[in-house]
Amino acid sequence: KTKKDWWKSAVAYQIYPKSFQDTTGSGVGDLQGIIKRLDYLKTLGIDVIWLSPVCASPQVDNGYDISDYRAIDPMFGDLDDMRQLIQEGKKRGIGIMMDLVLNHSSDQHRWFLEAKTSRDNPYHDYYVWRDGTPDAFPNDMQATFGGPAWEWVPEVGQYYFHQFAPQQPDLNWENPALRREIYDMILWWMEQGVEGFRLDVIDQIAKEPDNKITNNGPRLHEFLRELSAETFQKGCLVTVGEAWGADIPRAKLYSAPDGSELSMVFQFEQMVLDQQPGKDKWDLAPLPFVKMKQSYARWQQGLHGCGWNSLFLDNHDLPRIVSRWGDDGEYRVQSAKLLATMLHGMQGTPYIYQGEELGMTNVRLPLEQYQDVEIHNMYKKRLAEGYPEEEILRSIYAKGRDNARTPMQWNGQENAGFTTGTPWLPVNPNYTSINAEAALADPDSVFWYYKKLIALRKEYPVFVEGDFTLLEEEHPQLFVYRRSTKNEQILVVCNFSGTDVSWSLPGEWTTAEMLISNYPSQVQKTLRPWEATILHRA
Ligand code: TEU
Repeated sequence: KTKKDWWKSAVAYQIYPKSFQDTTGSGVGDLQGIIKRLDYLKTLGIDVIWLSPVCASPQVDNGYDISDYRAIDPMFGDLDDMRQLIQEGKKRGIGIMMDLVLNHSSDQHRWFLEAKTSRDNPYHDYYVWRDGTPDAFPNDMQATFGGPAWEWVPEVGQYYFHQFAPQQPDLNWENPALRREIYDMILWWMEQGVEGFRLDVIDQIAKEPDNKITNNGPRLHEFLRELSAETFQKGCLVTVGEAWGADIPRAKLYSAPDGSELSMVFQFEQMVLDQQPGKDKWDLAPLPFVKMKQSYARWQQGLHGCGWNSLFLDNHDLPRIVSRWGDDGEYRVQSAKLLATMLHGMQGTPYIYQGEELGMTNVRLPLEQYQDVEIHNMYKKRLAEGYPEEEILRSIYAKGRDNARTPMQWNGQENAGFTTGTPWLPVNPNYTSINAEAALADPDSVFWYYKKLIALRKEYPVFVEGDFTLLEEEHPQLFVYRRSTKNEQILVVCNFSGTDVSWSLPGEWTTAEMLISNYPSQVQKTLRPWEATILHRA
């Protein structure tokens, strides 16, 4: 990929390697499995794969705890498999984006093993240490996965700081030697032929625990500009930072058109709307629909011409969108298509999470079958705090990260064609009807609808370039918006409900061409349950 902004018309696909395709019978997906499925992805029409971490890792947090940034975890294969994947992807016009976990490493990384031996070790300062006594933490900061953010190391008589699990010590970006080490590693991956990077919790690298600052630290954008100049800007890469703390002004910095930082960021403003204000994701609340539309509109307009949006509804940390905002029962197919229409009509780079193109749903498992460290920590904590067990389980069913991590459903055979062994996390029992083989055989499937949406983005420049106007702003069921360039316009119409809504097309659209719809016939005076359509006029 040689054009500077190639990613503006690209569509990405996220693979969670552990759950994609196993070829060895280990019950865990692997790189050869991804290679085997490249033709499927080629058929879908995507341009680039974001690969969740495949580097060497003790897998305390499914690879987001890296112990060697230049090695592939043996569970997934080796460097030759990785080089083969890059090659085979290139042949099909599909680039590979690696997941860079730069905020923290594994506690089994060589740097950390050295760092904790003595305060004088050169690697000591690669991590964030504070003095204290075994019974007095430096302060009361808490880790994302529960418990204090500080862990005592008797050998050095200090605490180290960890924003996630204790096995994920935070890296100290204040240290120039650490930064140089990271840049060299990234340059090395660029030499291997990767075409982009996703940067895990990138807004948290400039932490200042003494001031209780985790994200958006004062030096964040300084660090990012240096990182970008030393690495990404030496190639033609796509880069996306994960930034839970991003607002629109910050996103403009991250995605500045001069390329001084990143291509774009994942922001989560819409994704935190269906929880109780001021509480965490486990405190369920209905989606405030009108707020959600207004939030998308603000981001669309706020970055138009001066930044770039990423577009996503699912990832490996989020529940399945069709279960979350759609209807995973009667209207599963229609609502999955509607959600895709709503998102793919917007400006930005869409990311599809594996199985989203099949309308895969959430799962309900007995507690002991869940694998995610976050789920188990939350369960123990809330039980101790006196929450009724049913309420805790309801939260897990709705928001647990394992909803997205059940194996990819390839066919109706045993274990959905994912593995011949025992899957590391159970397959969703609905694989007998929801699977890729069935979707490919059905011209009305969610899969073929996604393919068409991807193709439209490539065919009509208005999808990539158009500005955004929200219509029916206060309507409690309809999400309607217009995208315009000086030459063409599209109208995206979505009935976000399982009931009929009476609504007529604005006059100028009655003769417009229908580009796509999840119902066989054109919009009349009534929008049917979960009806979605895109109209075009030149
Ligand atoms: O996620 C960042 C993050 O903040 C999430 O842990 C989020 O708070 C959580 O999912 C909400 O439930 C990234 C990765 O995407 C995630 O998989 C990792 O666990 C985390 O970083 C640590 O590396």
